[in-house]
Amino acid sequence: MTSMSEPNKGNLSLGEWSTVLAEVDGDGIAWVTLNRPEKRNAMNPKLNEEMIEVLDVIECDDSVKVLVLTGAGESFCAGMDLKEYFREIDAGGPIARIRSRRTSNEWQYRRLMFFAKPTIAMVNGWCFGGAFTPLVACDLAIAADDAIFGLSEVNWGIPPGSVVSRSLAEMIPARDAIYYIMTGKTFTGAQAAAMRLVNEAVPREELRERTAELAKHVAMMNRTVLEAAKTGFKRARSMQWETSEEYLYAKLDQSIANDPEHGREQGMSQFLDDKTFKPGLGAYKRD
Ligand code: ACO
Ligand code: V55
Repeated sequence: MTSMSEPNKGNLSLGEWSTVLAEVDGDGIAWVTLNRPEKRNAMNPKLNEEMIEVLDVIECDDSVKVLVLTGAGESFCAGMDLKEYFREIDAGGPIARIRSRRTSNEWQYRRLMFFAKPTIAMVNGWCFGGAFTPLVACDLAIAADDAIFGLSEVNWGIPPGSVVSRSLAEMIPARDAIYYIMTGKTFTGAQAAAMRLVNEAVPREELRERTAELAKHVAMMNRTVLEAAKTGFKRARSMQWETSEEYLYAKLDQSIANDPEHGREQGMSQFLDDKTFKPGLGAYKRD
């Protein structure tokens, strides 16, 4: 059996980075592994810089249909690197801090939240503090049921910064969010699933297989439609109803106009004319 951090066999490297492994497998799944296992994949400035590049390459690479974000070894991500991101950047003064924060936020939510392809967080272990931002930014999430999560900021003397609390507010009930933000207590993958921070929690030994199964499902779907669907949902959440109606119709019409495979026509024709499929029960057959 391959270990949790090892990508599937036969993968093609998408590039060379020192803090991130990015490989695409035969199903079009890009496995992006935060790769500082000796530091529990804490996010340092180098990793933040490299992740911007990695996301850029993956978004433009036509062979990639879906992105899975995970961590090497026993950790998903131990949050921001307390030494390199906080202590050492502080020593560089206020401009250095602004720039370092910008790089961090650029990939963790700006690019990831509205990534043009489906994204899945595979939480294989420790998930602390700043790691909640990319976790929530991913469209879907699956955790090992024994993974440990925590808003540990208060434990070491700061409130959660950046968009960590904003991310939690987007995903879980306020009662749970404030409890964990204020107490710094940990919770498990199973608890994360119960509060809907992740879609599901599975035994650790099934995590990769279950994630690959979900990734393959979305990888086989119409990518133009999925981009419009996810962006529509995420953007419309904060809109007034009337604006949202206009916007979602615009996304619908944009999707139809942009869809190179004319999915809507195929779907309708297979249901109404050929009677070869039922849209309620699965996807139309693609050529
Ligand atoms: N920043 C910097 N270094 C880290 C971080 C981090 N967030 N997390 C782990 N490391 C380093 C440790 O300092 C240690 O380095 P060393 O070997 O050079 O001494 C190495 O990773 C291994 O860490 P251990 O603590 O020995 O690993 P263990 O498996 O026993 O524990 C755990 C893992 C629970 C994740 C622990 O490392 C930990 O509590 N890390 C900090 C978690 C955290 O609070 N992160 C910050 C959240 S707040 C924010 O992100 C804004
Ligand atoms: C956090 C994360 C940050 C930051 C300050 O609480 C605090 C987490 C992603 O950047 O700049």
